[in-house]
Amino acid sequence: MTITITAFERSPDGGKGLARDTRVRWALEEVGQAYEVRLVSFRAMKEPAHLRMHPFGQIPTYEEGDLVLFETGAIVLYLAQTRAGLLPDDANARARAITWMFAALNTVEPPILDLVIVKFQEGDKPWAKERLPLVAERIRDRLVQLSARLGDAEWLDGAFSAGDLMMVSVLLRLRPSGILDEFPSLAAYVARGEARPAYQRAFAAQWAVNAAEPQAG
Ligand code: GTB
Repeated sequence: MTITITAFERSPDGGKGLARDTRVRWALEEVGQAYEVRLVSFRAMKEPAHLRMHPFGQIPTYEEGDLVLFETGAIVLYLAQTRAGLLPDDANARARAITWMFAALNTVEPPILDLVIVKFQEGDKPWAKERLPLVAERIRDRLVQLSARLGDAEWLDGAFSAGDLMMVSVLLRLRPSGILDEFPSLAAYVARGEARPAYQRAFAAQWAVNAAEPQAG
């Protein structure tokens, strides 16, 4: 059955792979699942046809026959549970890998999103300069804890899993701030994720859509 996901017609990041379709593409590549992409404009995302699939008018969505999903956590978990390659067979190890997915989305990603919001959406507010370092400190607190847990390990809990896919995806959003590089072991962890052939294919696919046009001359 054909799988179709939605993605930005042109991501505002110009091809850095930071929009959330990249993590879904990555999961699809890890499990060896072919997929198609329907590109949507910001306007189309808010129109009834898209809102029927995604109540919040966002990308990505996932369609497979009658099944329509939104939320990258749900999409990646669905792929991991229905295809081999992203979750261990052992029940306890599987539950722990899923725990890392939730940790990425519910514990690590929120302060990172706060930073993006205060920088790019609230930067002109009189309190933005005071809020920024507070948000950055909350991120650092989480990264201290995360790097302590990762230690010298390659991945968070044994073999690479959907938990690592989600954590690496979340941490990537932090790279432009420079904060990730303050934590060399986490920067190396993210680099290991990016080096995976499946990530490379996912990145290249979104790059082909989003990379800024080369300047003439
Ligand atoms: N919780 C949802 C999920 O995980 O699926 C969040 C989905 C979401 O935020 N989608 C964004 C969206 O559709 C795109 S990824 N935004 C349009 C809207 O809300 O109107 C977020 C994103 C946007 C831009 C960059 N960037 O330019 O670097 C990075 C990430």
